[in-house]
Amino acid sequence: MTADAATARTGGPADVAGLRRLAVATLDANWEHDHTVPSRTLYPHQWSWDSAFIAVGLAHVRPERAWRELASLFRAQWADGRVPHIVFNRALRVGAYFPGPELWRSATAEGAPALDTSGLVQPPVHALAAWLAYRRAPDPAGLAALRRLYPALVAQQGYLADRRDLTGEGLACIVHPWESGLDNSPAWDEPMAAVAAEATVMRAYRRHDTAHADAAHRPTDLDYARYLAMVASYRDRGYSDQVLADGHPFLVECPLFNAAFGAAEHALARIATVLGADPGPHRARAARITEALVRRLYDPATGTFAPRDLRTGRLVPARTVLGLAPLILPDLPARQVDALVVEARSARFGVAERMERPLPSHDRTAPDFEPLRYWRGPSWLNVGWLVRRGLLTHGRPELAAGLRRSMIGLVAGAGCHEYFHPDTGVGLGSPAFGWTAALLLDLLAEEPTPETDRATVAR
Ligand code: 2M8
Repeated sequence: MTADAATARTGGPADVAGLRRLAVATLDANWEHDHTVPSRTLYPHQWSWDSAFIAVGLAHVRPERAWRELASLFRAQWADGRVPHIVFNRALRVGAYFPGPELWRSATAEGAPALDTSGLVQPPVHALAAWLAYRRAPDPAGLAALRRLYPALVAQQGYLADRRDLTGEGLACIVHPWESGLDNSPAWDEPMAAVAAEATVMRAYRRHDTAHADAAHRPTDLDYARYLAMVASYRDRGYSDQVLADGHPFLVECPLFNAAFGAAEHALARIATVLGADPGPHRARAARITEALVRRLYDPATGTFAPRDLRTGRLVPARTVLGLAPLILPDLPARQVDALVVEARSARFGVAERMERPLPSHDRTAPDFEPLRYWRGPSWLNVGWLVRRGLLTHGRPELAAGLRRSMIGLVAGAGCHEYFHPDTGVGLGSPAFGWTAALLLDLLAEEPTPETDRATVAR
């Protein structure tokens, strides 16, 4: 039985064992020779941060696949260390995803691998994923895989530190909203407004996403026109970061991206220790990233973190879930931890021991909160998973447990959807989505006490 069929038949898997089966069936159905596709319909290629989250889940049930997932992604790493956000499967027909390889033209760029890839990156959550996968199955095969991956993970960090720190202040900047992973978040409205583009250019293209999902749930044509203009700007400079400062239209320091950048150094320090390498440089870099994040992206006036638009020098005013991500940093100072816990518990995000509604991707009290549109309101498991890790890291187990129950409840109610309505929990987007399945497995594996399991099933 396929994962979709399991959900359709029952209207939602009824118990923990059923949830595990659904998650494994979803991951198996999305497995494609050496990686897992996020979705067979919407995203049929390999995506970078999806693969990291998926590896975390696979480590519970198919550890060998978890390492293959990461290894296949890093085979597409560029000579400069960047890990591309999409690795295209050449076996798929032209038009299976838009924008496809013909738009990215990675083969024309210096240092690109002999594969078709995008030229952008995504939040570097891979070292954390590798560490968690190893911790889950610390056997000789895992150790060997970790040893092979370590230099590539170090090079990924090196790329961000050397090529993307445009201000020299210690943070990496993103050059496209797709690099944040939260594509159409209200956080990008202000910086995106400066990107010259007309929605009408989309008449020349066929969007693939709106053939598989409701257009009202997706980014708009104007968003897409701007996305394409930014890709063209970067691609036409050969994806070179040296010239970014002269004229690339979108340059932003993102709190989630940089929290992942710092968390990666913490994970690399642990990996280095296991491999007999020196963890010292990783710890030092982690400390520098956390210090820079607090200095540049923490806004004492709001008590949360915000992206900094390098074109204007200003912090973006939108209060999105991106601001909570620095909680994953173990060395975040107590002042910022306390402020983020207040922000998480506020009516904006509603994190609680007993959550009334799921964690939204945007401030639910904001006038531009849109409960159906992608990253402008809906609830996503990967972001909730990161926030939950942060709450555990900083000694807030009750809030972490509330968030965990809420996330498991979403899948119990609707299946492994890509995202969920932040009020009703109705499943939205792709119905058989990779990271939802994978992170569900991880959540189910932690705190498997009868009490939490009962609460899960009760929803
Ligand atoms: C979404 O992004 C892609 C572009 O990269 C798209 O909308 O076509 C985002 O949700 C992103 O975070 C995710 O990695 C990707 C694949 O799941 O889909």
